Amino acid sequence: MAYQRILTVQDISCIGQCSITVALPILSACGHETCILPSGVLSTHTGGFGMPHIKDLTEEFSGILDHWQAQNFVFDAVYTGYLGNTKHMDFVREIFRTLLIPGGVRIVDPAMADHGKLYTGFDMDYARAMGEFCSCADVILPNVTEGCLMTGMPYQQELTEDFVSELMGKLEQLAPNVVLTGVGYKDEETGVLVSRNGKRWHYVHKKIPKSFHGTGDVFASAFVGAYLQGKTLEEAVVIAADFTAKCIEKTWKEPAHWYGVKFEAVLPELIGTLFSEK
Ligand code: PXL
Repeated sequence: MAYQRILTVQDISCIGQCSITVALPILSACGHETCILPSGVLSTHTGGFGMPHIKDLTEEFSGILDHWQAQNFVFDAVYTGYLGNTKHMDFVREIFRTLLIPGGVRIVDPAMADHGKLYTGFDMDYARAMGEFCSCADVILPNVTEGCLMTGMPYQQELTEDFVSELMGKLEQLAPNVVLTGVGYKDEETGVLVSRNGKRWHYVHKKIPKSFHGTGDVFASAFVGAYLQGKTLEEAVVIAADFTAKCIEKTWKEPAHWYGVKFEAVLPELIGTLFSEK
């Protein structure tokens, strides 16, 4: 079993099952030491509880970084999710340069949009900056909306293979490994299109006709956990997609749980998948 020290940079949404409150338990279940750099603290996520109380933590970043650099801390991987402003991206670039071990992995989930729309609080300047930021990464994990926003392609809900192929072609210019989520061509199907150094592969799975906030964070965290456990990109995608689908199955019949994905009860299964002796 690998034991990697991962730094995840994303917000703390106190309520809402997303970002750090999802990444920490999932990465721990995958057997890794998880360090956090919170980009901000929000009373809830921005997806439906009204206007959250927000404390941006940008001003704390340089003090935290100085201390880490003075203590010679290093990370095996850095995984970013929801950030909040473009200054966070500059700090993370510095972290990539100074606090990653040689050959350490840089994983960026652009976490800024879904269903054709940017999340509340983001604009096109942020989306463009995120596109540039992705070009520093080894692996990027956009959904189709984020992919379109970062590459300037007009979003379309009905996907065709030609459209997705063109989008993937543009994303391949940003990063060597692309994990594009939400790619399905039939009503009852969704999937993940992977490009590993230009070699493409599509994993198709059943679609549950309802979406939940934080689904992308559950998928990304399980993917990072499995990938850093030594799984190939494709194996990690299968593990993360199957885990996410099972989590959604636990959630979708409960309208009162609209705000997040009930992933907790599926963690033992994820651990079993990763660590069972073959
Ligand atoms: O990645 C989902 C997410 C994370 N953090 C915050 C959000 C959202 C989605 O709306 O608002 C603060």
